[in-house]
Amino acid sequence: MVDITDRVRNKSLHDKIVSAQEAAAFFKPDMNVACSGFTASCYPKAVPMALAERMKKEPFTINLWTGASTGPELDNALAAVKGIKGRLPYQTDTIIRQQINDGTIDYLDLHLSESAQLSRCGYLGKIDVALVEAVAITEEGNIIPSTSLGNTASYVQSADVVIVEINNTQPLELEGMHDVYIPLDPPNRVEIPIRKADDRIGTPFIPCRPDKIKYIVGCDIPDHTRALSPIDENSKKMSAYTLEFLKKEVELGRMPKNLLPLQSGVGNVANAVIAGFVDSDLEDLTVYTEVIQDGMLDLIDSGKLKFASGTAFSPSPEGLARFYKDINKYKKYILIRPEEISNSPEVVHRLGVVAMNTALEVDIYGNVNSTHVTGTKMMNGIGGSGDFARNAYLTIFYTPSVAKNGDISSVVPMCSHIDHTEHDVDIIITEQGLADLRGKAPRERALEIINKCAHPDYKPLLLDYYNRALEATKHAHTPHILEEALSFHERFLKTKSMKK
Ligand code: 0RQ
Repeated sequence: MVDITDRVRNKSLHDKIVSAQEAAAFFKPDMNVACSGFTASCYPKAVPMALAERMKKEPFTINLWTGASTGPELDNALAAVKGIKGRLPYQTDTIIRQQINDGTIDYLDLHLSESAQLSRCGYLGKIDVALVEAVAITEEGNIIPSTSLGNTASYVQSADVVIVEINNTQPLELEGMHDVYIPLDPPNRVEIPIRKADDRIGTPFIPCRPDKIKYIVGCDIPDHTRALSPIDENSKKMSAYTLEFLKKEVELGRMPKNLLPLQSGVGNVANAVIAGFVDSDLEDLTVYTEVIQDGMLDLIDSGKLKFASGTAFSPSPEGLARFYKDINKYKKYILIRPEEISNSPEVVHRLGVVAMNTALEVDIYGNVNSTHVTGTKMMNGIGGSGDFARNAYLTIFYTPSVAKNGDISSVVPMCSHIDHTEHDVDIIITEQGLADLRGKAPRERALEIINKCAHPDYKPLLLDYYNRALEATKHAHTPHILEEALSFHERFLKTKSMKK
């Protein structure tokens, strides 16, 4: 067994240290299991893998709640043995995605800022067990988390039974990087007192009574973080448009010279945009975001970033090694908060965040689909994109203008599913250009989006649709030909095959 006794500072808890198999024996069918973890950071590993082994011999399912997506030792291991019935609030795993779309898993795709409150208020049922990764347990029984906070603090507060996995690959220096604050629920809620990205308002640990801790398990499996793909040409173009646009906003006096706190989503484009900031002449930047990735370390190293607040540290394997090597330096610049706080509509609005997220498709009026491929198949989930998009000072969405090697236009007449409405979207950026939708009525937005963002192969089709819709509706507020709007892809593919 992995030796973790030094990390369990409350000696009376030492007799609760058991093997992963012993802890896995505690789980029963249909339990609501609320885990730590946000991206492949700070998720339990040893117990879920032991549970998956048990489920292979003795099939049953549980409902899995987390902060967001997690790593393969949790999501993938349990889904591979068909051990998950319900899943919330976000995921990115291939097997889980497949099982959501074939009816095996019931998925609750929730705004991340709301998921802790929903669990505390009992709408989702009672938490049977909170299973959380930690770097240590204090003398008082409090839990020191590792590389993310997600919903862990609320899950521990609501659960009667807590199982802690102490991961000895996670450095003890992580202690002090967290700021745990759980808002009171209505009618007793008060304002969240954050006025700057670096304001500390809570405790550096997750409060927990020692008697709630049922088992403690040692783990020596590191966070299974994902490699970043190299930055492609399209993403570089989108990054350049962003910087040019933000510089103009500064010149126009709409933002201070060091901009406003930045939020960036996950993935290729987000990574490229942040990399663009590293090469820019911008200084004293701040970040109020969900996920802190490699690009933020680059910004710290280049002296451009004053502070980054997020709920998870989610680097590539190289980024993680770099972070661990210089942890005492990076610690001064990074704070990890519960996702209810990192994504809080109240705080995002107060700070005036610049929100930069990715879309699957956008429509000519500025509605955005971030989740459903062709309107029915779930990709990942809304994640934090809605928390930021609705409440930010400036909301930017990115998408390459085409998908599937050009067979699908990402600019369409009407989104096949809508996550972010035209009322929340300020700017759309593709590799073709930037559409500024602010202050524009729907008919003006349509021309701005088609002309600036659509791929040249699809622009004539979109203009043709728009002009016929104008005529058919006699210049209605939002012109559409409903029977045609959603069959755009089908019609184009037919046109394409007819041309062959
Ligand atoms: O399919 O995987 O089969 O190749 O969709 O597309 O271009 O790789 O995009 O990885 O950046 O993800 C919106 C999903 C983009 C992500 C989304 C197909 C495409 C590919 C993925 P393949 P890319 P990315 C904070 C913010 C919601 C949550 C969020 C996301 C696959 O950014 O989950 O923003 N966002 N959180 O081929 C059909 C189209 C398509 C399409 C792309 N128009 N039609 N298929 N694809 N466009 C972070 C958190 O909340 C944790």
